[in-house]
Amino acid sequence: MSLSALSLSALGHHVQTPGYDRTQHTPGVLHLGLGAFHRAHQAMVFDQLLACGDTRWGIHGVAMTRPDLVNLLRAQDGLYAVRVADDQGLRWQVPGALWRMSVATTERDAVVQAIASPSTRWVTLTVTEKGYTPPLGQLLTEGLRLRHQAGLSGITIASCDNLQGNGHKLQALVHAQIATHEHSVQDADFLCWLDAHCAFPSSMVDRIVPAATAEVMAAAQEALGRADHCALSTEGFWEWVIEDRLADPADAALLRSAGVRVTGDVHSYEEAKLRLLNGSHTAMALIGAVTGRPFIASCIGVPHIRSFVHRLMSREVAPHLARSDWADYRDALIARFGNPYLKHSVHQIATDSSQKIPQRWPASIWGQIAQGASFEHHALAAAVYVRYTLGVDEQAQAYALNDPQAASLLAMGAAQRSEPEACVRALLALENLWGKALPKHAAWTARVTHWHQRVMTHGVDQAIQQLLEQEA
Ligand code: CS2
Repeated sequence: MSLSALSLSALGHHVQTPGYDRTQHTPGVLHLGLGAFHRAHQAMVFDQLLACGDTRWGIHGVAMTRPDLVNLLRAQDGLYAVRVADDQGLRWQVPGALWRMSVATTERDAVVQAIASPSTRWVTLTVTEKGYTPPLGQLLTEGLRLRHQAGLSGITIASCDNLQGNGHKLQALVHAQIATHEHSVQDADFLCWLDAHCAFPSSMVDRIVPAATAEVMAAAQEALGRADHCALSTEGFWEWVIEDRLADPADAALLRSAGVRVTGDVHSYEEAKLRLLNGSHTAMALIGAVTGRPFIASCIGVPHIRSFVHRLMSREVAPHLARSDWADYRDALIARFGNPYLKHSVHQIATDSSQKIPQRWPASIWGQIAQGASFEHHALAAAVYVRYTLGVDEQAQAYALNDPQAASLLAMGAAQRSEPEACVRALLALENLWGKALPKHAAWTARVTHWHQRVMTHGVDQAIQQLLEQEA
């Protein structure tokens, strides 16, 4: 028998389970993007609030495209185990906040209706960087319009994706959607209601949650004494910083009581997280993919890669951050990257790199350029990205490029053995990756070309070692 509501009470005491009723109330949160991250991060925060007796935090979780996951979760009554591992040890928890599940592509109407449900107070989103498209704006707008027509209260719509100013981006998407309509009196009313009563706070969320693996399922089977097809593994650390701009201002104190930081200044947290954590994640993911190291922990465990990441953060990222406690943050990150339980696949992180790099690297490169300082670490990382588009690692193992731009990236990268400089130029010319001005920056192009040549002739590891010696 698999994990389910019925089998919950039979789990051993070493597994933390929800002690509250999961059936009496309708969900107060609609979450779009029911991936591993949400289930091991926000769902666990809401689980805490539910455990305190506040019944408004049950989740209606929406997978944007994946019926397989929703089917598995439905068969388990929305329950799944999370293994939390850090240097304090291992613990298992079954959060109980996921009450309902839908698939956006096939059950769109249910999602629209849920946005307009009187019990809904929050919509949260983790739809990935590439999810911020007009259809998302349309989905939200339809639901919000129904709410307005029904005379319901406004809600908080919180983007939790790795995008700087994610709340503003989401609000702009909804506004753009409304602007495509013919302008009527109803539209003007709706817009007034939206701006006055709905809130789009920006937020920074952080917890390393690798995609589920067979190894974690097997560990769950052992810990629970039954199968769990939705089990996840994560670290002890988590952080959620959200802008103090909530539709119901009383939510701020509640979220704080669960450990969330509600603040006027999300920007400095977002910036530090995107550039230090995600920026070095992307660099390591590409290094790992090209050198054939499968996990982030296997990369950070190599002394020269660790030094490279340490210097990338200290010398090229940190000088441009508003957050002053960056040295502690960096050290904590390096320890988190090394967590042996996480098995965070480099190919998972390298997925959608064309959508991620713009958030993670260019601001630091520009910071260095503005100060006349070296951007060699970023240039080497960019060179490894070019090498990555060959689709085959240094051990001649082929890998897939999972990226919305995969076809054109592979086409551009294919000739890099015969025409390396032209390839580097073509990949660096992509304004949607690097912005408008960087492609025209001669010294940037020259340094990436230099490191690409080193990578092609000596391999990534030697190139990194050369860089470390050169910049000692
Ligand atoms: C990672 C993030 O896959 C990726 O792009 O960099 O998912 C990262 O693990 C999280 O943002 C950590 O909070």
